[in-house]
Amino acid sequence: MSETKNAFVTIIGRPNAGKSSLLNALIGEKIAAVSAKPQTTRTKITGVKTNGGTQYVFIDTPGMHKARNKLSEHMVKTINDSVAELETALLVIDCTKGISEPEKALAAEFSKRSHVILVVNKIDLLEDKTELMAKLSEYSKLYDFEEIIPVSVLEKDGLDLIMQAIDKFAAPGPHYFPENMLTDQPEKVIMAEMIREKALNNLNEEIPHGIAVTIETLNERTDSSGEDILDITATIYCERESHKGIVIGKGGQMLKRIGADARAELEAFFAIKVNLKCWVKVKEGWRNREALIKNFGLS
Ligand SMILES: Nc1nc2c(ncn2[C@@H]2O[C@H](COP(=O)(O)OP(=O)(O)OP(=O)(O)O)[C@@H](O)[C@H]2O)c(=O)[nH]1
Ligand SMILES: [Mg+2]
Repeated sequence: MSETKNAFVTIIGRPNAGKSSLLNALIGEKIAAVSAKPQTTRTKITGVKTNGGTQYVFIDTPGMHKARNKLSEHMVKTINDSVAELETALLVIDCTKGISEPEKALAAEFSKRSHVILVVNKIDLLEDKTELMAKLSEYSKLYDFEEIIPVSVLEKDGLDLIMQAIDKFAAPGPHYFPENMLTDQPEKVIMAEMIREKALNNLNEEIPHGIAVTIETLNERTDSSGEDILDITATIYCERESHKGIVIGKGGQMLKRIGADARAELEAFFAIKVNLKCWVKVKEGWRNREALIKNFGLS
């Protein structure tokens, strides 16, 4: 029997660099919320992919930022703990933004034994591709990266090179997770995150950051025509009464749109017809209240 291997890979970088997009692309399923708004990811998310004898365990983390409230203190702690433990890392940067202080500070924290692969993302946005070579040589001065790989996660360009680079650091050992496992996130968390992502995508400005979603009830039934239906009730929490009005929208339009977008994704992912009801509630300033942060599973 051939021996099995494991690769534990932590994905780190600044907000909006494309870390969660990369996680989804590498495991081939969308399990992590993605949005154009920075600080989309709030907790560590594990994605698993088993390919032949090798099991890849990817750990997506929140984007590095300065903590501005108790929630972001937890997020920053998650990043720091992940960096302290990591063996192999994908440091993801947005090539249109380059490398600056946050990445430099992070590079200083890497331990001698860690293998860091620099993923230079969003190369589809570069109009002048000749710029890329100069940028790559500049990045190579920052840290002794194992490899520097330019990619476009959006266009699935260069992902095979990332897998090849990771393969070099896979270590022999029994697999930690069942072969068909995709993520350590409970079903309800995946559902809540899908709804939160749709809220992030549809809402503007500051409101999305103050949103949390919980799944209240979950019930599978068969309707009179014999079709299976999943009834889901969710609560979208926001921080202020005025935000509640915006989340609901004129005549309930915004909430309807968020619900419709979420339902489509839930149905595709769970392969079942979904009946989704969303309520909106206010939890005044919850991002600074430990008990609520804990209640939302964010600490
Ligand atoms: N043009 C382009 N956009 C990309 C690419 N990869 C990701 N994006 C976009 O970049 C935005 C941020 O992506 P995310 O995957 O949420 O970024 P993240 O690093 O996880 O962000 P945080 O969770 O906030 O730290 C989204 O709008 C993505 O669609 C890419 O290769 N090219
Ligand atoms: Mg993310």
